Amino acid sequence: MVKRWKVRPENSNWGDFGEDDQIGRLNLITPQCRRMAAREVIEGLAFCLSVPLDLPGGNLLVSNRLPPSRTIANKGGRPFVNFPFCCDNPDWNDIGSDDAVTLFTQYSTQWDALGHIGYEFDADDDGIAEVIYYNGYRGGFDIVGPNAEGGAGARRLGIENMAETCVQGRGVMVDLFSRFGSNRKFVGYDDLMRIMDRDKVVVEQGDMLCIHTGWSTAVVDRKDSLDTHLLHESHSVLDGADERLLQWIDSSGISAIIADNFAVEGFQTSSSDGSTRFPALPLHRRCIVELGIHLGELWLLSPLNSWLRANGRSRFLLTAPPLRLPGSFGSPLTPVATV
Ligand code: UVW
Repeated sequence: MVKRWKVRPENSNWGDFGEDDQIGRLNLITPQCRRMAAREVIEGLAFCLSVPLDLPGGNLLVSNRLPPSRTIANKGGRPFVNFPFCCDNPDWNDIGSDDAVTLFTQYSTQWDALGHIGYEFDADDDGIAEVIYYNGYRGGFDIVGPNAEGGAGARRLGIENMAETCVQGRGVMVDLFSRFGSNRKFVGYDDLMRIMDRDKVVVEQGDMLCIHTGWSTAVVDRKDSLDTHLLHESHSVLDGADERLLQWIDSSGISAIIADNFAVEGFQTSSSDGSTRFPALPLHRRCIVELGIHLGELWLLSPLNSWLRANGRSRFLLTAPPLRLPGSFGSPLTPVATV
């Protein structure tokens, strides 16, 4: 086995979970973490953390991501709706309906796979940057396009790796909405720490951090009158350009970050160090590529957040497996919180 990289990015953990690891910080969700998470189930109440998967609606949010398109299955030239099983066996009197859907995996409530984001970096130390992903996996070899034999997709780092871990552990809520409301605010380390201190939120190794901004609730409430201001310029986003925030994410031991907004962080429009080329999404880069931390986006967190606040809690059992869809760069899901 030839090592995939000679040099790893400065802040990365490549190799620390094994040369061929494909699940990153999900390795930190141990049986002990799941037992601790199960202790958060006191009332037995469950919360659905997904928005309806046909929201945000249209493609105003991201032009290349379209709403789900459903069709009806067909049998013998007939639509398979209220379909009589007696077509196959005259003695049967059952009726069935089947459908199909074209679903953009990152359109609505979703997980980003570790194969979703990469960047150009000289990992083989030959003076030329190549396209790299978490743990040194390569663009054009592990992450391939439509001309590849077998078709496009993630030969490594696909979402199925995440699904196989079951993604069950302790969720911890941080409520940015209670502090910043619907104003656009880039939230860095200082603000995050202030809010966590105020609300006595403590995160431990293996926890999945949930960031409540209120954005997806506003989208659900205003689904028939969405505008670009609401979609792109309202509510809090994490500030991925804040190096102290990124350092804290690394040292905190959190296994995943989830937000109820579009991309967890806001897009950067200028470089912090004057470079001509810079990451639009530096938190994605640090988390997904360098540390193997999965990001969940467009979740619905407000109802759970309200309950937690009313009950003086921030922790819950989170069960959130994506689809076990081999080779995919992301996945819709219906996460469940139990308190
Ligand atoms: C993009 O691909 C823009 O980011 P996200 O991870 O938010 O889907």
